[in-house]
Amino acid sequence: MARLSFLFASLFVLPALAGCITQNITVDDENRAIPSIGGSGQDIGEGTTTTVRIRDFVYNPSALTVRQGGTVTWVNDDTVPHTVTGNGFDSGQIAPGGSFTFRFPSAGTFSYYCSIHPAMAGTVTVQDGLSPAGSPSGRQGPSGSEGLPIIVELKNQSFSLQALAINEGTTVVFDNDDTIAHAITGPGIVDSGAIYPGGSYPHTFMQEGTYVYRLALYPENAITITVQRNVS
Ligand SMILES: [Cu+2]
Repeated sequence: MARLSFLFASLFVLPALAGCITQNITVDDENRAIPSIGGSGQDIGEGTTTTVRIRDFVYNPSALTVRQGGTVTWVNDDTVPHTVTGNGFDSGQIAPGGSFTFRFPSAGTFSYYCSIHPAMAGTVTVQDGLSPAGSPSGRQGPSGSEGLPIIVELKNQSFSLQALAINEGTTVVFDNDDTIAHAITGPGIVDSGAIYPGGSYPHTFMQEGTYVYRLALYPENAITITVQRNVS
């Protein structure tokens, strides 16, 4: 059924891309939700360290929240080397039994992955020192506790954010600022249908978890949305 609706959307999207696409487009099971382990996150004060353990090709927890200035240590409990590779930090290969520590000096949402096994992904959300847990902490780390929708732009055949942490009940609006139509596939959305240039697609996230969404025609371009339980 998901594939049928994807094909249906493709009928609308493909004419806008005539001449640009020569590859076969497949949407596979990677679009399923990735269960979030410890998904509600942990608040860590400045000067403290939290540990992420890597085992069976999974970062555990895969999503966590630290205070600005907090330190995260990744420990490789697996039998093969892994990396922790993000924007501004890269562990290089962490041998089995080894570890990597990084201090996050500024607020934002930092996604990372393993450069050896790119399917492995995680997110560190760093809250500024002034914000209560779950409140907005800058453009890179928006959160929906105020009930405002979060805007994610689609442009240059990609998402304007690669990772986003929000509270349950938050609406994310995907705005197509690109010159071509896009469709988004993934759990809960499954298939947005064609979103034309200038158009938008809203989705409200009610369920705690970690979700990966992809552009149907550019499945290598993804956004990871971590939905945290409201803590008040
Ligand atoms: Cu790896």
